Amino acid sequence: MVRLEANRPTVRTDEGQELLCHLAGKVRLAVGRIRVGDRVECRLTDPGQGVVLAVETRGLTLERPPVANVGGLVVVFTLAEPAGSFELLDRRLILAELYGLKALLLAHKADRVASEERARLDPWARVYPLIWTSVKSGEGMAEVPRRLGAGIHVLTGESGAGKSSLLAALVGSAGLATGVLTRGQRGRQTTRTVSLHPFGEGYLSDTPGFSRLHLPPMTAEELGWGFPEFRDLRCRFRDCLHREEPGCALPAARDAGVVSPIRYRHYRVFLEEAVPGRP
Ligand SMILES: Nc1nc2c(ncn2[C@@H]2O[C@H](COP(=O)(O)OP(=O)(O)OP(=O)(O)O)[C@@H](O)[C@H]2O)c(=O)[nH]1
Ligand SMILES: [Mg+2]
Ligand SMILES: [Zn+2]
Repeated sequence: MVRLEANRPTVRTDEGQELLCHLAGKVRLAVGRIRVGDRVECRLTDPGQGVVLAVETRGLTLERPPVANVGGLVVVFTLAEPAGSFELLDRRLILAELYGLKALLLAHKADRVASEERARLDPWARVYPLIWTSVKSGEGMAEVPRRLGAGIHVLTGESGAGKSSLLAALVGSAGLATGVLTRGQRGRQTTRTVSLHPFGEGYLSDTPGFSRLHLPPMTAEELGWGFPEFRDLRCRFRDCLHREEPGCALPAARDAGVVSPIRYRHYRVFLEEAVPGRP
């Protein structure tokens, strides 16, 4: 199911045909709400129309944005003015780790970022695959499909980071359904709905950007898992909170450049926020 508009799912068949569908009553009872990304069984009723008879068991499913069977995240971030928030970037990446989703980082609007500025993203480039991209200069655009295989990949990032522009450039405007974009209050095209677009061997999903992200309550261990570069720390105590307590391996890892100061600072912020009962 590639689109949901006014409660009517649009299903794309294996042959690439799009069908505007209704949900059979028994499906509504069985699955509640159908989601973009759901694999469904569908019967043709009229030309271009159909009825959804069954929804396959879901794989990894996101609530926000609501997408089923997600295979990976494409996190769009920009250093061009107005630059994105590094803290928000780390919040997104933590959620990806907790879901067990691979994240590809796109350092976007590269046409407006001088080469000497680019080192500011080194702390992330050491941990995640990162491609500098621009729809204006074309930089990096050919590399994106090579990095994403089959499956559903979800574009995520702050509002204005360039997700929809990237999607249009990557899948070609012809592949973009109309009605996906609506005019924002200041005349900008702000995405309001979730939609899937065939891309390479899989699908790419555009989603609305949101500029606040509160982490759900989690244990300190889960939070630590959200930082892949922490996983190899060998502290004296297995349940070390990495607050530089005696026997904590963090200071040495930071001196060695394995853990960057800025990501570590975020870890400390998130530890206060997301882990209940921590002083
Ligand atoms: N210089 C430059 N500007 C870009 C590039 N890509 C997008 N933009 C501009 O960035 C602005 C926001 O782009 P969108 O694609 O609408 O951003 P979005 O992430 O989809 O935003 P939301 O839908 O609100 O979440 C637009 O004015 C684009 O023209 C780029 O590669 N270079
Ligand atoms: Mg958009
Ligand atoms: Zn430690």
